[in-house]
Amino acid sequence: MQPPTDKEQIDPAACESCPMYNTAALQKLGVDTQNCDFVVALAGNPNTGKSTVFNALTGLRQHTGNWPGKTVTRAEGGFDYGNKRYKIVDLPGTYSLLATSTDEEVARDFVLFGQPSVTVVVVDATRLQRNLSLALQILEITDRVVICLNLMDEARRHGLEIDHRRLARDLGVPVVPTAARSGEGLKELLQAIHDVATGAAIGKRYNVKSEPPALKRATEQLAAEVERTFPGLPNARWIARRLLDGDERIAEAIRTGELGELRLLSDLNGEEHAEASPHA
Ligand SMILES: Nc1nc2c(ncn2[C@@H]2O[C@H](COP(=O)(O)OP(=O)(O)OP(=O)(O)O)[C@@H](O)[C@H]2O)c(=O)[nH]1
Ligand SMILES: [Mg+2]
Repeated sequence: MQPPTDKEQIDPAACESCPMYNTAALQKLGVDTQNCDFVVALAGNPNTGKSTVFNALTGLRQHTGNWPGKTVTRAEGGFDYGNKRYKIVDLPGTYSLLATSTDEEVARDFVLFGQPSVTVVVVDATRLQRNLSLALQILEITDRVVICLNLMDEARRHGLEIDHRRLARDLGVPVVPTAARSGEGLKELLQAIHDVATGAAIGKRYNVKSEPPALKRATEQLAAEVERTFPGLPNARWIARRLLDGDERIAEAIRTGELGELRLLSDLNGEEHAEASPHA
């Protein structure tokens, strides 16, 4: 861990008590949470422009390394916005969060256990349907999401029109159209990240609506059991479905009690949310 420079020095106690991300879990995931107010994750399918967004937001304030115990490379950087210090982590590109590959496991663990203040899902505007699958999976885990609707220049070139306001209404989280390579929309993206991080905009958790009745029943029964064991867990249904799917990592998080830590943080976030005005 690099000692902070004089310029970066801020009161570490302020960060330790900061409830907007899970410090212990993030440190296990290799993120130094000193000197930052908020932690942002950048998720998305491969080749959607995540690293382009990352580079545009962080400039030279970034470094690369490996994820702890993995050969997957990671990039972490920082930026300031609205008098707040942000740390941003570029996650590997994935099509799902089912943890069937190391990349998916890294991305899933970060979003679920790291509980970043904001997860930005970078989606390819020219392949919206395919990209929304991951966005919906992330929305089942957390409502602290901003959708970065990237490659809008390409979409325009193909004559595609996307009603991003309607998409934001349907998904319940901010959607910001961008063309990251030319910097278009990045100012608005920063503002949306800031709004979600500070609680000025509040998303809503997405729940799958069209599932077969037998699966729905089993999910509900198991979710009730999960909630009884870990009251107040924000994503019990998602956890239940992962258990039904035989997901070992989630089963282990139940055995070790790691899931209980998520509940603590979601309670704190709930208090933050209660004081803020709802997102339109
Ligand atoms: N036309 C256009 N190209 C873009 C835009 N954003 C990114 N690109 C290009 O798309 C390609 C992929 O961008 P990356 O930023 O590497 O994408 P990524 O999501 O980090 O890719 P992986 O890490 O491999 O998953 C690069 O050639 C970028 O220059 C955009 O808004 N418009
Ligand atoms: Mg990349």
